[in-house]
Amino acid sequence: MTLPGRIRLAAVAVAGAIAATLALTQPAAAAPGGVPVVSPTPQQISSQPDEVKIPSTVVLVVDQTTDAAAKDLLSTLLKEHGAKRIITLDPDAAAQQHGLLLVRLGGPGFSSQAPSQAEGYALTVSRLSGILIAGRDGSGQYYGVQTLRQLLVPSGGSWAVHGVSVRDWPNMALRGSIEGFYGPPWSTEARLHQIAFLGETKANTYIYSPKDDAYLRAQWRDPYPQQELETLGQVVASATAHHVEFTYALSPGVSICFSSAADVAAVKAKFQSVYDLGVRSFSMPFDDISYTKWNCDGDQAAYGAPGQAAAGKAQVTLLNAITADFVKTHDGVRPLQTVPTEYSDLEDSPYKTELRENLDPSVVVQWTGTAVVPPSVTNDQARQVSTLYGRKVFLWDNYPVNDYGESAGRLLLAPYDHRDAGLSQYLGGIVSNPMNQEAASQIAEFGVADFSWNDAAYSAERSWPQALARLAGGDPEATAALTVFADLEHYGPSSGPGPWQPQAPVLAAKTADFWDRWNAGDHSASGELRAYAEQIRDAAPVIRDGRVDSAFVTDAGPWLDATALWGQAMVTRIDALTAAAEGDQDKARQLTTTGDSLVSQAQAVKTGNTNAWGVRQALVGDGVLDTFLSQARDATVGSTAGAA
Ligand code: 14T
Repeated sequence: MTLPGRIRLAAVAVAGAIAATLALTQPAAAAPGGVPVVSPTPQQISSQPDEVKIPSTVVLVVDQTTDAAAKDLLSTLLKEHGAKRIITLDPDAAAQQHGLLLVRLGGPGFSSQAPSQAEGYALTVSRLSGILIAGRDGSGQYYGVQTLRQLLVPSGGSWAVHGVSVRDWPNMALRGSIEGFYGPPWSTEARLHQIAFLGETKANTYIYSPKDDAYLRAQWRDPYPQQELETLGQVVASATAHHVEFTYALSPGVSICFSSAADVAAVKAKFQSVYDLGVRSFSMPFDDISYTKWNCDGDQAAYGAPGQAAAGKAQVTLLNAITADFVKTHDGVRPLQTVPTEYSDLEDSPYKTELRENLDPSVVVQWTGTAVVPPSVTNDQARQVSTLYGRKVFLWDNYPVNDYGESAGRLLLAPYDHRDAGLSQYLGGIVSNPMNQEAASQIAEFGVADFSWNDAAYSAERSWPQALARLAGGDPEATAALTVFADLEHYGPSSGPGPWQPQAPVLAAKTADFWDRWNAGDHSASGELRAYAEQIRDAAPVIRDGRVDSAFVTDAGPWLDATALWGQAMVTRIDALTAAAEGDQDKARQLTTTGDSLVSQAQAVKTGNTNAWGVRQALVGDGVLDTFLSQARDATVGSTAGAA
């Protein structure tokens, strides 16, 4: 039996609080006998008494409603977990089978429990009826298998699936990421890595919109060269196989003549060229352009003097025409998306009035939250913006993107946070705008996938350790090392006066506590802090020893190099302070010199040329770690001077 909504949420909150206390010592894992962690947090999940062992022969029951990608994933999982022979049968033939494990996968006809919501699924695992996945649609089936993947547990030398009953569906229709940053676009390899990640986290959207792909912006009219088209096709095919909608975003606003039939035809031709590759979702963003001047005289004649309302009219005319003459005339194409030129505020304007009153209601409108990189997104703001644009909006969330000045030199590894539960009432979806470093972005993106699936149950404290454990392949020691490292890359700059995520909160609390005790004469405090400094020093070698996702290790390279040096500097400073306190002034002086050299080496570690701001110092715990090192140095030198 499942718990009624309110009680279930309370139970989730308690579980979250417990998980948060354990987070630093244990990766995300089930309590003994409990249901393994499933992320995104399912709407309804309850433990059933018996686990189901995966035997060497499995009967896979499918029919014409079974989704091909879901079936492939399921077969692979079963084979990876002990099934040597898979017999595929239709339901009638399977009814004649006795004694073999039945694994049933199909559409809503497979179970009366299948939820009515799009992308929903029901999953039951019991000894009596075997394994049953019924999806509302193909994505639902695929997500049912993704949940099953997380329920596999080692059992007596082989594998079993934990007994469960799950009914699950997403709260938001669009979930995923938008490659929408300035600076070097991701490589094809990075895009494929991202798409696999999105499918795994039940995210269904990847928007292709890198600012520095000339064919999307400056040269939007030009057809792709054959080679580029083939590469894009590879990414599109991979997206389809992972139930991810590859959304192609063309930004003609920099030079388009709205009133030119040839330009409208050029937009359609460009869309057609990727439709032919299998793309079924399109966007036409008008962000980061000047909308108060025309690109041709014809627009002045058609829409009047340039200005906000005229720009709104011109954009609406084009978006509506593409909806009518492309989206609606092509099989299987999803509603057109756009980013309005006014994408980050809550003021009504002549421009927004045009969109609210005249934009085809099917067109999906994006919004970044207030101030481009918002410190938070509240229900109140989202309600306002949905009123302004006359529809649910699609959040373009500028986290963990690191292409702007204040983010230069940083990896942004803090959890996705400060988004109100309840946003699914006003938001049709969320896409994260990630970093130029694809794999490192997955820590924040994991939270976005979790939140957009089930905002009511989301807890940053619970989701973040799961994201880290996932990158560490579930290994506790590697997860602990990643946790120490991510604390040092926790700073989240916002467009407001201060950061929206504090730097190194764990280290900051430890150093503050240390000084309180040390200054009160408790010199034993140094032992604890030194142990944490060793964890900082040793995090990089642990992260690099093969257990953590190799793409993450590559992305984080310079920051890992710097972290090892900063950690060694911290150990050295603490030893110097201790030596001085014990009256060994020679040792204190010597260690101070060594510490100075380590700090210089750490400060000299540079990022690659990975964003528009070029090569920078790879920042690690800045404002916290470096501050502690100077304070420790001052305290050491002060006491050696006094003793001299
Ligand atoms: F379209 C948007 F929703 C958006 O966020 N556009 C850009 C985006 O590509 C970029 O990655 C992001 C973070 O830097 O911010 C937007 O770009 C800006 C925003 C500004 F306020 C560039 C300069 C600005 F002054």
